Amino acid sequence: MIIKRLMLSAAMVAILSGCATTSSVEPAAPPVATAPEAPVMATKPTPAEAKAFVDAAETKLSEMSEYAARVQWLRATYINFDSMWLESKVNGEFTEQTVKYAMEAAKYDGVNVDPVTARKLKLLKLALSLPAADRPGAADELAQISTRLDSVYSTGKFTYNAKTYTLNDASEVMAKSRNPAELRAMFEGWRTVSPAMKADYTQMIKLSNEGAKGLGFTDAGAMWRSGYDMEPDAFAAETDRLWAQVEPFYKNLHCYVRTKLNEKYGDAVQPRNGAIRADLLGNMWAQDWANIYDIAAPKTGNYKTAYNLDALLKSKKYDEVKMVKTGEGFYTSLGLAPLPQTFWERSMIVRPKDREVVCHASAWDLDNADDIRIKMCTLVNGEDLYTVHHELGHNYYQRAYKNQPFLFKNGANDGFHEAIGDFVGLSSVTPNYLNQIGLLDKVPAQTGEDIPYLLKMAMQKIAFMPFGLLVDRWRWEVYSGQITPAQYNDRWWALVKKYQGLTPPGARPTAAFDPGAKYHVAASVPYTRYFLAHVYQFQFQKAACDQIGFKGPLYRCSIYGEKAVGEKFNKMMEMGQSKPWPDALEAFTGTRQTDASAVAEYFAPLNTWLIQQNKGQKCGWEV
Ligand code: X8Z
Ligand code: ZN
Repeated sequence: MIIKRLMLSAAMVAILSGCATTSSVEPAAPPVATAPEAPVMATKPTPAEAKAFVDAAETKLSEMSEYAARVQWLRATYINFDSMWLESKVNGEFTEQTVKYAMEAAKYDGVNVDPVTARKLKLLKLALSLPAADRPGAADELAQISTRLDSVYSTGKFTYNAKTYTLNDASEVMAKSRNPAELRAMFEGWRTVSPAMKADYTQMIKLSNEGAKGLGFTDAGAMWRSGYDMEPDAFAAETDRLWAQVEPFYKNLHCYVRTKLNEKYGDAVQPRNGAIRADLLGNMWAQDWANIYDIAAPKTGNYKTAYNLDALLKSKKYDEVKMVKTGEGFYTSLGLAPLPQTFWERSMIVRPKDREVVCHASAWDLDNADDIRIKMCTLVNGEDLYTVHHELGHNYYQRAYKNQPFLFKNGANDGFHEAIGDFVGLSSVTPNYLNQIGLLDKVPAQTGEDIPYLLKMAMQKIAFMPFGLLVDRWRWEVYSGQITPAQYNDRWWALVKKYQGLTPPGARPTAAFDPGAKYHVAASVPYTRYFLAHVYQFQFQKAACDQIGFKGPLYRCSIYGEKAVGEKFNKMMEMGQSKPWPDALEAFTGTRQTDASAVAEYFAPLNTWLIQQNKGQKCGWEV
C-alpha cells in the first residue's frame, strides 16, 4: 500500500502499516457492521458477492496506493509546505477509503467464503496502522497530524556551542566522542526537538483510538497486536516468553559493559552498580552499542581485536553507491535478480544538501511491482553498510511477492519484513565474506579470537532487544489509556530502566516528551517488529547453515553464493502475506514456533565468557 510497500515512511503510516502489515485474526469484537437489520434487506450476502467486494476493493486500493506512494516519496525527499499539504490530502483520502472498506468487510462476517477471500476480508480490517473514525474530517485531521509529526522530527535541529546540529550530526558525535559533557549535550539537545510534538501526538492517539474502536478493536494498540494470526493477548504473552529467553544474557552483557564504562569514566560519571548512563553507549537511544566497542574490547588475554569495518571501507575507498552495489552483490550471489535500472536512477542514497528530507532509512515499492527504491542519508561506515543490507532485504521481499494479489503484498508478518535483510546482514559481516570481497585481507584464526567478534555483534543485536520491546510496551499503555499524557515521559524512562537498565544523564524537564525523539514514535511505525526480527533472523541463520551443512559455529557461517539457500528463501518470500506466518516460517525453517534458542546458540561462547568476566560484580539494577 502505500503503506505496506513503503517500508518505512511516515505518511504511509497513515495508511497501511509502515514496514509491513501483517496477517490477522478477527477483531476482538465484531466491527460496527452496517449489516442491515431491516426486514426488507435481511438476505445474507452470498460468497460470490463477498468475493466481488474484495476484488473491487483490491483494485481500487491498489490504484490509490501507487498515487499515494508517489506523493509520499516526494514529501519524504523534499519536505516543504506543499509536499506536506499534498501528502496529508492523499493519505487522508486513502485512510477514509480503507476505513469504508474495512467497515463494509464486516457485512460478510459469517458468510461461507473461500479461504482466500476470508483472509483478505480479515486483512482489510487490519490494513491501517493509524485508522480513522468513519466520520467527515477525521481521516483528514489524522493525516495532517501524522505528516506534521514526521516532518517536525525529520527537520529537527538544535544548537550547542554556537553550532547547529541535525540528528545525523548529533549521532556522529554520540558515536565518536568520549567526553561525557559533550555526550550529554547531544543527548539532551536532540530531545529539545520533541516537546513541540506532544500536543499533536496526544490528539493523534485520540483519533486513531476512535478509528480502531469503530473497527471493533478495544484500542489501536490492540489492533496492532492483532496482526499476528493469534489473539492480541496471546501475542503479548509470546513477546514476554521470547524476552525471558534472552534476558539473562542481556543482563550479563549489561554488567560487563557497565564495568568497562566505570573503568573508563570513573564513579562520578558511571557508577559500578545500578543502571548505565544512556548517553555513554554510542547511540542516541542506546539501542545499539557497537560504536563503543573500543571501550568494551577485551584488553587482557591474547585476543586480537575485532576488525574495524569503518576503517576498512575508508581504506578501500568505498563511497555510498559502492556500498549499495556491495549489498546488491550479496543478494545476486544467492541467485536473486539484480536491482532494476530505475532503482539506481530514483533512489535517494545520499542526503541532498539543498533541501529537507526524511533521513531515517527506508525501502519503498512505488508501483506494487518493479519501482523499488531505498531512501537513506548513507554515511561510509560499517553501521550503514549493515543498514544497506537491511533495506535491500525489504526491496527483495517486495519484489518476491509482487505477483501476489494486492492484499497479500506484504510480509508474512511485519517482523519477517524486518528480518530478511538482517539475516543476510549476519553473513555480510563475517570475516570470510569480507575477505572474499576483498575488504578484509586476512581471516582471523578461529579459536580464541572470536570473543571480540561476538562481543561486537552482541553489542549490536542483544543490546537492541530490550529497546525493541519497550517502545511498543509504552505505546500499548498509551493507547489503552493506562497512562495519561502527564505520565508519558516518566513512564517512558521507567520502561527504559526496567528493560534496558539505563538512566538519563540528568533529570528530565517537566515538558520533555522523550519518546517523540525516536523516529518510529513520531512516525507511528509499530516497533515490536524489530524485536521479532531479532529472533527470526537467527532462526533463519540456523536453518540456512543447516541446509548447506555448515560445520563450524553459527556465527562464522556465511551464505554468500549459496544459490540453494536463495531459492528456498525466495520461495518463502514469494508467499507474501497469503498464508498465516507460521506457514512461512515452516517453509524456510521447518518449524512453526518463534524461538530464541538460535540466538543463544549463536552467542553461546560469549555468554560463557561474560559470566567469567563478571565474577565478583554485583550484576543487575533496581527497577
Ligand atoms: O528503522 C529501522 C530501519 C528501517 S525499517 C533502518 N530500524 C530500527 C531503528 O532504526 O530503530 C532497523 C533497526 C531498528
Ligand atoms: Zn526495516
